[in-house]
Amino acid sequence: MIQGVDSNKQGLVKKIYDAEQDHIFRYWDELDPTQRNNLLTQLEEVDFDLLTTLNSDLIHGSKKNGLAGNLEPAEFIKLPKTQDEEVRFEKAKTAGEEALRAGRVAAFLVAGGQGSRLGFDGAKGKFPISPVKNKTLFQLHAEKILASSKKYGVTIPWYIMTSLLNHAETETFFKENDFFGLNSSDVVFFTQAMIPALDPDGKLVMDARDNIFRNPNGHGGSLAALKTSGALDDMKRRGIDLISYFQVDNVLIKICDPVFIGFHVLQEAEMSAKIVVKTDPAEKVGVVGFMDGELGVIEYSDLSEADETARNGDGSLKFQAGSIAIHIFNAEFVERETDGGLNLPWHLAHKKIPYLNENGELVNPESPNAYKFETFVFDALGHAKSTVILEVDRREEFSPVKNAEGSDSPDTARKDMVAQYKRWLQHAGHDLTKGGNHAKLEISPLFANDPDELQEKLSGDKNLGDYWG
Ligand code: UD2
Repeated sequence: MIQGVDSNKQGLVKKIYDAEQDHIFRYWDELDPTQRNNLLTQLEEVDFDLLTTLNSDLIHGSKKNGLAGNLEPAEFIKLPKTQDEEVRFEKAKTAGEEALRAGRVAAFLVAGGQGSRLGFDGAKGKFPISPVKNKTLFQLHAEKILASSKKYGVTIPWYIMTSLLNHAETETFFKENDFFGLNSSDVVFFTQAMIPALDPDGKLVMDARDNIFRNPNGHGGSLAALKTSGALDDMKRRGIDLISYFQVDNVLIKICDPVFIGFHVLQEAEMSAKIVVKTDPAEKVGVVGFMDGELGVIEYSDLSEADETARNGDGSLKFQAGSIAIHIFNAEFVERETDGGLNLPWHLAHKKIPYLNENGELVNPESPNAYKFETFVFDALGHAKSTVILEVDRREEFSPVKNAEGSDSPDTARKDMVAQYKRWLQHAGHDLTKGGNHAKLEISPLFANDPDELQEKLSGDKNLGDYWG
């Protein structure tokens, strides 16, 4: 056993030896008191029993190869085509607007991920993206929330989940920018939990002499974090019972969409999901479907090629309900889901994880060397007593910034934003085919947050010159 440990930490040390993870004390004698404390504090948060189970079930056990069993596509509410369907959507919108006006809705952003594919050094929300003003993702989201708050005459509080990787910089960024016009007391930050990675022998990975490698526990961790951070209690105090969930990377996100909220409320759903119809089998979005009879999202990496490319009689994809990671949760559902902790399954990812070699040198491996564990929020869909799956128009609601180049990149996101603003202007009666190349068009959410608002703002105003950015 290692020496120099306070008596109140002896139990923890014993637990680590019992779990056969004592290699993490290899450099103990070289560490100063602060470093020793760092290491023990991290270890205190580790659930060793959980890691033992994950090692045996996921790394070495039968659940290693992901999904098995019978997969079936899910039904969804399609975009309205007939007049009756239009009426149904209008009714939903009215119900959603009522819920918003009654102050029942909160916005909830998950922003604890690393965003490593984008290659941006910093929290992804700080990425400058808007075509003219170069507003960041965070600013765009903030302005949409502010616009909706004004429109419905209520405060829409905004809960933002970060992780240890980006919490401090996210909070600082909001402070430096005066919360983009929002009231600071209505923007609530909290962190999700972290979970250590394991090597193929089930051992914790050290990436410094006083540090074990940990990653955020996946966006599924957001449900438990809502509870443990006190955010759910804060919602209760504010009279909020509907949580409008979104990801940081979607520039076209309609935050607190009344149509979606309305369908959710009218159908007494507990958790709902928006989808876009997938036409390219290779598109990297999960699909909403049933796995052995349980509703959930089948991750794109888990769908076999045969299922991915299977088609219906009319030529459409069999698995076409592409999940765009936009949900509504009832606060009460989240309360129930998190009763007793995080009740979601764990997923395994084989990744390149930096580690200390036998000589104590840091190595950045070139191929996957260890396993990360994550939970996914959409696995909660199957636990909801009732669910709405709603199709939306991809051009109006989904353009994520994921990669530095190519598809789902800043370039495609900016193009999609400009195309949207052009459609809105056309809807408002302005012909953009004449004069000028409006490649860099931008409409602030604070000026108009949807096509009808824009039409109203511009009514009678045929000279757009004043507005060009
Ligand atoms: C996600 C979905 C995919 C599709 C797509 C739509 C998963 C596994 N896949 O793909 O099916 O819906 O989005 O854009 O979700 N995050 C956290 N904490 C974490 C991990 C992630 O807050 O521990 C946040 C992250 O900051 C981001 C969001 O979750 O806002 C999505 O994470 P991602 O980029 O890992 O998911 P992605 O793009 O693989």
